[in-house]
Amino acid sequence: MPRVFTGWLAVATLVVFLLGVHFAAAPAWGEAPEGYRDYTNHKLVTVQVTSREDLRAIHAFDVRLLSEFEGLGPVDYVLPPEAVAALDARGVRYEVRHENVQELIVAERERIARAAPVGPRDPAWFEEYKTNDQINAFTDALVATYPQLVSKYQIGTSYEGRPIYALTVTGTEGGTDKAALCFNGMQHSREWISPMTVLYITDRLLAEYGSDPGVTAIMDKLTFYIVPVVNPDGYIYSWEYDRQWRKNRRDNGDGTYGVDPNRNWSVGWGGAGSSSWTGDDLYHGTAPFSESETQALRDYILDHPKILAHIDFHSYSQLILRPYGYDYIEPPDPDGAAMKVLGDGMADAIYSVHGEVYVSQPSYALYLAGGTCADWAYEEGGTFSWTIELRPDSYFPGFELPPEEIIPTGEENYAAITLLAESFSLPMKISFPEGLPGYVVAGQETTLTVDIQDVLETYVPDSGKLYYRFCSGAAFSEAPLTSLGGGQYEAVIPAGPCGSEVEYYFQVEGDGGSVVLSPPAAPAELYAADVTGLEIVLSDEFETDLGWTVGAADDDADTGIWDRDDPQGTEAQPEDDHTPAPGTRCWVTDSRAGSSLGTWDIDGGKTTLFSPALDLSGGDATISYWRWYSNDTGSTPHTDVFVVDISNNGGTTWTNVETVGPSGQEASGGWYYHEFKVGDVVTPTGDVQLRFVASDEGDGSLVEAALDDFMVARFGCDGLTGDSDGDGDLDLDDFSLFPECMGGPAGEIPPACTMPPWVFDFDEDDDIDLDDFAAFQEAFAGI
Ligand code: 0X9
Ligand code: ZN
Repeated sequence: MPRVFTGWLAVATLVVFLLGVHFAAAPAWGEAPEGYRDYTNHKLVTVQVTSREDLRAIHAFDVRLLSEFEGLGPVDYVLPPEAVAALDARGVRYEVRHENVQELIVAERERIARAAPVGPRDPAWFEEYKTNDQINAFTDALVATYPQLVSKYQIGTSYEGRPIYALTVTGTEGGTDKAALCFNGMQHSREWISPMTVLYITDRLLAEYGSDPGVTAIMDKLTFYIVPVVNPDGYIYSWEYDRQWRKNRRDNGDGTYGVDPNRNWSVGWGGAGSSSWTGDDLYHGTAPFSESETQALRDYILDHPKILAHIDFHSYSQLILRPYGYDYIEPPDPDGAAMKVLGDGMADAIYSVHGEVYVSQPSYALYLAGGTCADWAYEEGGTFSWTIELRPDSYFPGFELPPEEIIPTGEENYAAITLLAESFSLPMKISFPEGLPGYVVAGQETTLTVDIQDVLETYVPDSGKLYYRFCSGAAFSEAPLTSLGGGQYEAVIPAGPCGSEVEYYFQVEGDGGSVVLSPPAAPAELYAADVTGLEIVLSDEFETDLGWTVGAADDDADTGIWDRDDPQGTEAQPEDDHTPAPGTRCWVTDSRAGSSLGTWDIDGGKTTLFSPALDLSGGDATISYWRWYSNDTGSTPHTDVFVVDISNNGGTTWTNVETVGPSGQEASGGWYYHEFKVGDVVTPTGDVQLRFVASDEGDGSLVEAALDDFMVARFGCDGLTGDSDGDGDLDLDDFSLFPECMGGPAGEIPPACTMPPWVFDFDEDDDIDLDDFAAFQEAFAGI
């Protein structure tokens, strides 16, 4: 069950009072400058806003909005104690996340003051946050260290007259007119992790050029246009006067300061999620591009029409947001689809580095915001664009991210940028929307789906080929890629003999004369799949009852018990089973949605689902299934796990197959495929069984699990000698292939032989000769 709100003020007031005794108003690292904003006893609070009046009551005080959106529902603020008292008087619900924000600010400043000074070329530079001056010294040092690869120049001037700098980073090869990527940080003053991340990525690209072949290739193909600090005035103000400052430092002429740069762009300007009130954190300014900082970045992007992709780095929330954000609309395909695929790809790349989940979604799905940079960059700037919200994932520690996380944040986002760069440095991109097979079935054709995406060149129609062979070392045969429309193609691997391995690669041609291979190092590297006989022992889509049972002796969950039905979708539970229509049912931990998310989820313990007994006495088998698991929606997310076990003795002992969760992407809902070989876990016997155990062991966690499309398949070859096409019989097709392979001992395969020679080695003397031919004739005659 979700936990209910707790932060009631009686306790809070007392704590405030006590903390107040310990905390002086002045910053502990020295004398406070005039105008210093002190947050002593200001609280980090999530308010449950239920009306416009609530918002008005909050804004009667000098508050800092932390959420980027204010409306009905939960909103995060930094509130002075008087505002908290006003919420109490109104009976508004809220939860106090931190009692004294100044404590966080002072701790951060004292830590920074204590840190040993490091020069800009010291590897420890990224171990602590850096001031605007230190950042400028760092970029100067980059230019001095890598004069061939990076240049720095001023692209504009801030409201208070400070230079806004950009770095151009590119390899020494590839000419002067390369395709380009652009990224920037620090539109928002308090988001200190953003320039550090931008600089980490820049530094790493430069350091690895010439030593890492992948980086060398992308820098020779692309130019990177980089703006570490778009809003220097605000950044300095956040360091010196007000740690929670978001906007730039324009004097609005009415006693208020600042325009939100990320509401000042022209697309959707003045719309939802922006404010016309000058004092507001989301103030959009007097007109689109009224601010010199947004003008500078706009002109910089427009000056470089070869920019294909752009990222605007912010914090916090761990999100990858693609256009649009000003309205509930999608960019037309193929752009919309491409930005989704690339955004999802960046999320995967980030996850693979430190296991951090950055959710990839359209911006509007977060909240509407008019006048943002990414919408403009896509719509007017002619480039794909994303907003990436960096660490942490929630309000605490919010903008005061511990410095130990600077480098990991840099590392994971470096992976995102290099992935993007790789995607944009190819003439064309070949990908496989359905993946590539781990095995193919003997005697059957295998159809592969191939996506060809134009990047720097356009695909030449009909130039795409699949090259394959069933015998390592033999010449490749060729098959066409046939168009399915929309940049999608189909290639067919013909039937092959059981026990062989098919090796293959793809080749496409671009209108600029480039040839793109997949895998890129083909034919030195190839895709491969075992050709095997297949027997389906059990294929259960759970539409009918094939003997599964629910309940172990020690099961103790009181709700959310496994049932087999058409699930009712919730934020945590699937809306649809996994089987394509007309399939509707799956096993799920109570298919009902209920009145709230926590009504029919698992509560109070565990619930177990058992498979029927499987007879695998004849040899090894592969078991596969699609599973769903969600433990991230409650108030204490990521605490429970989903356990899959196997027994080979009728349930006497169990061995773990996999445990999903407690954290990671696969614990956040969604259908995921899992496959394993039984023999890798237990010895296959005549009495094999699986169990799926989902549990909720703590309070406050919300858990749902589901299972569908369970399959047990057995592989192997009966070994019909001479059946070169693997169609299960000996016929003229097989016979006609024999002469090609005759004459060479195994290992010295005649170049024309496209079959593994053993297919014809009837007498198993490792040599294909006349004896085999005679045996073949005999076998053939016997049919
Ligand atoms: O609100 C913003 O400007 C960005 N978030 S932040 O917390 N760094 O201020 C995100 C903008 C994303 N766009 C939309 N949600 N429409
Ligand atoms: Zn931001």
